[in-house]
Amino acid sequence: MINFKDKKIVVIGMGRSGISVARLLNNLGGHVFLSDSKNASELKSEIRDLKNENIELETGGHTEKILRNTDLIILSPGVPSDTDLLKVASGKNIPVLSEVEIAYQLLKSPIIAVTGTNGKTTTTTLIGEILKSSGYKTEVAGNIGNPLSNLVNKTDKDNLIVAEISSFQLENIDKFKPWISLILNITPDHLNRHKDLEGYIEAKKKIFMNQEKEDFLVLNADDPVVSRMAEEAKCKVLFFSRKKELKEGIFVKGNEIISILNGLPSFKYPVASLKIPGPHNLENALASIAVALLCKVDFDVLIKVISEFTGVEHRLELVDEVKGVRFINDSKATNVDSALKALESFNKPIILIAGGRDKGSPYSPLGSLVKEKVKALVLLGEAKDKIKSELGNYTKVYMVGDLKEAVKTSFSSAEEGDIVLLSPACSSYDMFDNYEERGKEFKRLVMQIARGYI
Ligand code: UMA
Repeated sequence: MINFKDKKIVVIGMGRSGISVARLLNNLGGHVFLSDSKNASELKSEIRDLKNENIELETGGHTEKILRNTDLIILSPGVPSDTDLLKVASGKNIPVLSEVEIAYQLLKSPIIAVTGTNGKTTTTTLIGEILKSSGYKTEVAGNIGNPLSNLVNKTDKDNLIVAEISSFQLENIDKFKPWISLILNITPDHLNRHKDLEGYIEAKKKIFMNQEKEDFLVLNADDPVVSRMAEEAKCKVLFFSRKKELKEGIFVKGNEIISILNGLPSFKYPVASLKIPGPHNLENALASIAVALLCKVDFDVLIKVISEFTGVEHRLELVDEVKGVRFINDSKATNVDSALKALESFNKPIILIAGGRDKGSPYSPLGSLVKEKVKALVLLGEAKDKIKSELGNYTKVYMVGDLKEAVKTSFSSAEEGDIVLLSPACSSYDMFDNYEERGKEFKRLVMQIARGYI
C-alpha cells in the first residue's frame, strides 16, 4: 500500500469520485490539491462542501500546479489520461492512478467486480441483493454511483463489496485485484475516449490482470471477444451461456437455467420465472447466479431473490401507462448496443426517443430493429442529425429541441397499445449532468402527461 502521509497528492476532477478520494487521503495526512476544469461558479456546492477541509483547490482548468512537487496524481473516471499535462507527468515519473486503484489499496474486503458494455448496473444490483439476502455484509459501489473510496471507512475484512467497474476506472489501475471479476459482454462504446475498439477491450481486460489462481473470472461464453479472454487469465474461469450447453458452467437448456460446477450440487431454475425482461437480462441473471454459486448461497434464497427482482431504475423501467400507451425509461442506454437490447425486449410498436452526446459508434446496427418495430423516431440532442442520416430511411422521424418536446411529440403520435421508449443510444452530457437526471426528467414529464398538464 502507498503511504499517503505528507505526500503531495493531486486529484483531478471535483465530482463524486474526486471529492471522496480527496477527503479520504486528506484524513490520512496527505497534502491534497484538487483541480477541476469547471469554473468556480459551476462548482459552488462542491466548494462549499469542502470549505472546512484542508484541501487546496484549483478551478477553471488544470495548470502546471498539478506537476509541482507532486508525488501522485489521481484521476476521476471522467478525466481522460492522454492530456498534455498528464503526458508531462508520466515523463517526470509521477504515478497516475485511478480513484478505484487508491480505494482498492485501502480496502480490506474481498471485491466482486462487474464490467462489460451493458448489464453492469443490473448485474451488480442483483448480485448485491442475493448476497445481502443470504446474510453477507454486502456493500454495492463503483460506477453505479457510489465511489469505491466511500467504502474505505465503512467496511472491513468481513464485508463483501460488489463493485460496478467501468473501462474508465480500469484505465489507470495498478494492483486492483478482485476476488471474483465478471465480464458480461463487449460491443463498441466510449470510442471517443478509448480511440478504437482495441483500446476499449484492453481497458476491460485489466479487470483480471492481477487475479491469481485462488480468484475467479466469470465470462460470457456467447460473446467471442469476451470468451477468448479466458486464454489470458491466470485465475479460475467460469463460463455462462444463454445459447449453448456447457460441460461446466451456468447455461440455458430448453426452458431451464442449469449449473454444472465441479463438486457442487446442480442448480435448476425455470427461465420463465425471471421477471427482468429480454435476452440480455437472462445473461445478467446467469452471471449473477454464477457468483451466487461461488459464494455458496443457499438455493432457496437464490431462487427467492432472482424470482422477485424486477430490475433497476432507468433500465427498461416501466414509468406509467397513459391511455393505453406504456412509457419506458431506459435512460441508462447510453450506447448503441444497449438501445438495441431495449428494442429486442418489446414486441409492440415502439416510438423511440433517442439522441444526446454522440460517442463515436455508428447507429446503423439498430437499422433492422428500427425497420421492424419502430413506428417513429423522436430525435434530440447533439447526435440527432447523425442518427437521422443513418436510420431516417427506415421510419418516420421527428426532430425535437428538448426532452419535453420529445415526450409530447411521442405521446401525440402514439396509439393505444404502443410503447414510448426513451433509450437514447447516447450519453446525456449535452443536456443533463448524467443519465440519472435525464431519466428522472423523463419520468417527471410522463407524470405531467398522465395528469394532463402538458
Ligand atoms: N473534469 C475535469 N477535467 C476533465 C474532465 C472532467 O476536471 O478533463 C471534472 C468535471 O468538470 C467534473 C468532474 O471532473 O467536475 C467529474 O468527474 P467524473 O466525470 O469522473 O464524475 P464523478 O462524479 O466522479 O462520477 C464518476 C463516474 N463518471 C464517469 O465515469 C463519467 C460515475 O459513472 C460513477 O458513478 C462515479 O464516478 C462513482 O464511481 C457515471 C458514468 O456515466 C454513472 N459512467 C460511464 C458509463 O457508465 O457509461 C463510464
